[in-house]
Amino acid sequence: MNILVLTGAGISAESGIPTFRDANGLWEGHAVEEVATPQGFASNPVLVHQFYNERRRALRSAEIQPNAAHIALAEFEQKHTARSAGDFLIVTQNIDDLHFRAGSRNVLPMHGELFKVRCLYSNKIFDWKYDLSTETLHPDDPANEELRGCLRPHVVWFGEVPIGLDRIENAASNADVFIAVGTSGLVYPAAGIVQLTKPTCRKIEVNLGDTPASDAFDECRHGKAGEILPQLLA
Ligand code: BJW
Repeated sequence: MNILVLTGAGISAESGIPTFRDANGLWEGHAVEEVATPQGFASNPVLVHQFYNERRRALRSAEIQPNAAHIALAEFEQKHTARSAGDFLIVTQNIDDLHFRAGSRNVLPMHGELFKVRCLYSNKIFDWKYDLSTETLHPDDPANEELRGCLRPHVVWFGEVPIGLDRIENAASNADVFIAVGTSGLVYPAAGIVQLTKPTCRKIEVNLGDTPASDAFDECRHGKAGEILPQLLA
């Protein structure tokens, strides 16, 4: 049985990472086009770096740890793989590393990763845990002043193409079970993945309540991911 899981900000809410569109969401105080578009970065890189530096610092802090939902997925993957029971893939829209830290192996971060940065010129990707600024030197060529400030967060902003779309489409069309966890169903193409599954695929949505995508699912389980997933995957 092939299983595809799509996760969104809601799965990390119980770990203390704010969601985007709920009350007190991450955009609070920032218009989305200021901090999550290439145009916003071009016009005010200092603000965008500050926005991601704050989130990077929070993710490094000891308070933020994988919760019961991340752990349930990692444990389920281990059992599924040990039984050679089919494919298991987590496609996450989250840029945190909590699925990896929980022990999940097959994870595709379609909107990038907070602990990675990318060179604007070469597109080379670097692991990066600390603050980034318009003064940061290129790790490969720190003496080259022309490359000062050439790094950007390795994340997918509005108008940019998400990562791994071919693999996602393939996994969706082969899935026997599709579970969407903690995502508002507002941002595409992630919100359209459910439509790529075959008619026989069992489609389950896990969320605090209904979303605009709920009608496309066979079952909607309402409640916290950290409570529902351990039961669902037991
Ligand atoms: C819980 C819970 C608990 C809380 N337990 N649940 C018009 C129509 C259609 C599309 C477009 C359009 N105009 C523009 C577009 C395209 C655009 C788009 O979708 N815009 C919409 C806003 C309309 N999309 C893009 O631009 C994408 N690229 C693109 O389309 O490229 C073109 C292309 C595609 C395909 C092929 C070829 C070309 C890129 C989108 C990039 C999104 N980037 C961000 C920022 C990433 C970096 C960062 O983190 O800073 O990704 S935006 C933000 O939204 C972030 C998230 O991953 C994403 C989704 O949010 P998510 O995860 O759903 O969070 P929330 O807060 O919205 O919802 C949380 C949910 O959890 C809620 O439902 C709660 O109820 C629930 N919850 N606690 C369970 N404990």
